[in-house]
Amino acid sequence: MNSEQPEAPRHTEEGSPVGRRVFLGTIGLGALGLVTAPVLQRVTESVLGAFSGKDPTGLTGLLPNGGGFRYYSVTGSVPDRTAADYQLKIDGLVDRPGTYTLADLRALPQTKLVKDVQCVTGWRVPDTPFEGVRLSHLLDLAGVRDSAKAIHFTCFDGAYTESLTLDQARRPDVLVALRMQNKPITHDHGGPVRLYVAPMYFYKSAKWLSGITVGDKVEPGYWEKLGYDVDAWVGRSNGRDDEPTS
Ligand SMILES: Nc1nc2c(c(=O)[nH]1)N[C@H]1C(S)=C(S)[C@@H](COP(=O)(O)O)O[C@H]1N2
Ligand SMILES: [Mo]
Repeated sequence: MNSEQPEAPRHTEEGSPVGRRVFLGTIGLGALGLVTAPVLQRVTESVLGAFSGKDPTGLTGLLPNGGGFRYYSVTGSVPDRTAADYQLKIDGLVDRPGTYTLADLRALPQTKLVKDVQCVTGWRVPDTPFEGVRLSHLLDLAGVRDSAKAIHFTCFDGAYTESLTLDQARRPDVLVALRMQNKPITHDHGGPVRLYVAPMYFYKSAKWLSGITVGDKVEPGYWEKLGYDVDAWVGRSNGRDDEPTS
């Protein structure tokens, strides 16, 4: 394991920030010692810097969320969106920009995938069902222009972003997901709508999805600006060439 950063925003069960000492105890100095690539080292330093700082959005918690999942948010709180007020906007280099409600998304053809979820920090949840609309279908409905090369995703937490190349976005195993573990996606898991990029580390699967903007170049997402791979293929990125073990 060579990196811990996507776990960085931790909340204790009480919701209070955990201190630097607790953090170091949790991941172990040994894990830090394995961080050798300069870019990842910078990430580690910036994340540890956040720990020692007073920024309430910095380092927050670790909530075992049932079924092996962990709760992640880079913000301290995230508004609730329901079927009454959820909206997904699609814009940018498309002929038909538009906004989908939850009912609109539910009315489109649904695809179910059952695959392993893999966080870049090492935890994995096998055989997790996700269900929703293929991103490729939404892109076809919007009419992607010839000049388009990439997709930028935004979230209603107001902070997290993600990206995919257009080719990646058109893969059949990339969903705008409405269901996870055979039920509507809960707020903690990014509901009512999250991205699900099955072949990549779970940081690509942006929670609380609110915007899909088609553009002409890849803009690195939240963790990617901090050094994580934009092309986050499981087992083939972030300095790994083997499968994480746990
Ligand atoms: N909006 C948003 N999406 C996010 C994150 C986040 O902090 N904010 N964390 C990412 C990371 S690093 C992981 S491992 C998964 C965690 O999903 P979960 O909270 O459902 O386990 O969400 C990803 N998507
Ligand atoms: Mo993650």
